[in-house]
Amino acid sequence: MAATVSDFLIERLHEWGVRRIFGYPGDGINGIIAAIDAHQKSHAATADAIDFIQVRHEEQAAFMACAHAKFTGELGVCLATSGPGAIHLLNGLYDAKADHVPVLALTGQAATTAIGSEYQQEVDLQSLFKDVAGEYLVTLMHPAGVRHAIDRAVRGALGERTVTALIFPKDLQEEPAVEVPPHLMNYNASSVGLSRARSIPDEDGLRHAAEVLNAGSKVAMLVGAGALGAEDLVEDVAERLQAGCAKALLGKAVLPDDLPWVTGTIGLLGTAASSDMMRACDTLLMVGTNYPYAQFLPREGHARGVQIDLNASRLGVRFPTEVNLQGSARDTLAALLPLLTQKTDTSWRTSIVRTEETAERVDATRAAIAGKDGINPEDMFVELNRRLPDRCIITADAGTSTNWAARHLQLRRDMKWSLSGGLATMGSAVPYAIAAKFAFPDRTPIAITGDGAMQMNGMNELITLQRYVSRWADPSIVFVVANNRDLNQVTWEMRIESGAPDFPGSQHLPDVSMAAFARLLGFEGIGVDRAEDLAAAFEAAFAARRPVVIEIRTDPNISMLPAHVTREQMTSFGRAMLKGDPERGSAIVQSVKGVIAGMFPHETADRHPT
Ligand SMILES: Cc1ncc(C[n+]2csc(CCOP(=O)(O)OP(=O)(O)O)c2C)c(N)n1
Ligand SMILES: [Mg+2]
Repeated sequence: MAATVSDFLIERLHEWGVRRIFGYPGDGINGIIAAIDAHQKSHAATADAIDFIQVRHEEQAAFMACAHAKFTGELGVCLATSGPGAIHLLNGLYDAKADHVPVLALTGQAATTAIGSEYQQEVDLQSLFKDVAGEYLVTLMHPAGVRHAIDRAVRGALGERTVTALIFPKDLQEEPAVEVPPHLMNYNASSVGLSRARSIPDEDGLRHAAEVLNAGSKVAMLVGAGALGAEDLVEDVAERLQAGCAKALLGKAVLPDDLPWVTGTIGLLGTAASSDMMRACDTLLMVGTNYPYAQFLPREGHARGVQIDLNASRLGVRFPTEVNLQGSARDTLAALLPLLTQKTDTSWRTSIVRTEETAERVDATRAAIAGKDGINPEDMFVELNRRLPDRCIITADAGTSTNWAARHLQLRRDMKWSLSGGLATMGSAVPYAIAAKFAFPDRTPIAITGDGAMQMNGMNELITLQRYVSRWADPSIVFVVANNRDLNQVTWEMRIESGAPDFPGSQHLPDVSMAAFARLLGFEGIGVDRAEDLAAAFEAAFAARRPVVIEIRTDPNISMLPAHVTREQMTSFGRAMLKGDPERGSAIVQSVKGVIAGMFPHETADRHPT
């Protein structure tokens, strides 16, 4: 029997299968924190209590809840105090909302007796969370309403793959629980559990889709995070259609990169092979992706299209697809497969494989350009790819590391990968990796991140890791930090998009040793200053069986130009140099010339419509 509302909350979440809450205390949630303690003591014998993971900053708790949801498919739960704690959660909650994963936020609030009085730490949380948690957001006011609200918030988050929030006023948390609301007017009864709907489009839609796909002779597929869990069917359909397949960034783990007909990621961060395939295909099949950059998809009228998405509002909005199938990737592909005829002409695939081989050679050429002010970041990936442990879980951060990882990282089967996709927020790679370690203690998470993100919050979150590291039999977790003393992604975006030169006052960063900081925490810290030491550093890191920070001094002047350089981008770049970019004349020009000179002469289709 739960004594208080807070006890009931924790027991009910336990019943829903929640086993981990990421959070940070505060007197606005004293009742809930105390209930977690009591819950853990009462479940000590069975060792299946809800764990409480104390982070360094509430935003990190929300990132961890989001990553937990992404990597496990379960609900992620985070907890913060009223006012400042709740405000800190926001960025991580938006990350979950943008990438459509289920997260429940629990916060405190001023007591019901003080709400509306500008009480200390009172913030209008209904307004604050309205946008991010609008699917279900409620401030609880009576113990008898709590059961219904919990059940609805959990089921809503899971069912709609979004963020929901429950706000518990301080006094309510400690009131006696009402486990069974009275069977009367004004009360609700509710239950635990969710059996997800199978989701298959109607027969007409499937037949129409099959007709389009069967008619095509050059089928390109684009898969996103919505196709995770349907990997085998994606492969079966691709084989049946003799299709090539590109991957949206969040869907990078759907197919291994070593399959010859997989062209890798698409778009600004994508490969030339993906762009070439999209330009040449006559049919496009999109599965579980809301990939936003329409200019990297085939030009309107050049290809017929079929799209599969669970959410009808995301269908037919990036490319004018002829058939829009509402359904889950798994169920829909399974229903579609028997309607597809086996293609026998292998020439399209052969041409994709050829482009792919060329693209790989180009990547190798680019990586071979030596940095002058540090290591060429592309080198990192050449060495890292060779040593990635089986079943590792890779996270990346907003910054150039994501660009390089998107294009160069070679994922194998059974690896996991994620990052902040829709929101693209800095500071997510480290908490994602830590959450991955909690969820999969026998696997090695690898965070690929920059010095800016580490200084923003990653270094602090390593302290969280230090607190828990002794609990894992294999505490392998590796942080690969590109220290380029620069907010390099933006430096390059300013050059290429705006023609603005490097502005050191905004872009340059203090040179702080992340490897030394790691050693301060008792972790292994490896500094790499020369490309020839990369291989040994990765070998050591993956053999260490402890947390390792590999800090690689990379050259900020290696070109961040996309695989397909446009005339506008080059013009902007030239303007930035002429305006007195302090780095002009260094490796930068050399590197850019190397990229341009005959390697990627194309221009993206949308800019020069015919
Ligand atoms: C919270 C947040 N602030 C700012 C940005 C804009 N931004 C995107 S990447 C980036 C630079 C990241 O620098 P660093 O971590 O050092 O990686 P680098 O690009 O240098 O490899 C910035 C400032 C962002 N995406 N998120
Ligand atoms: Mg940097």
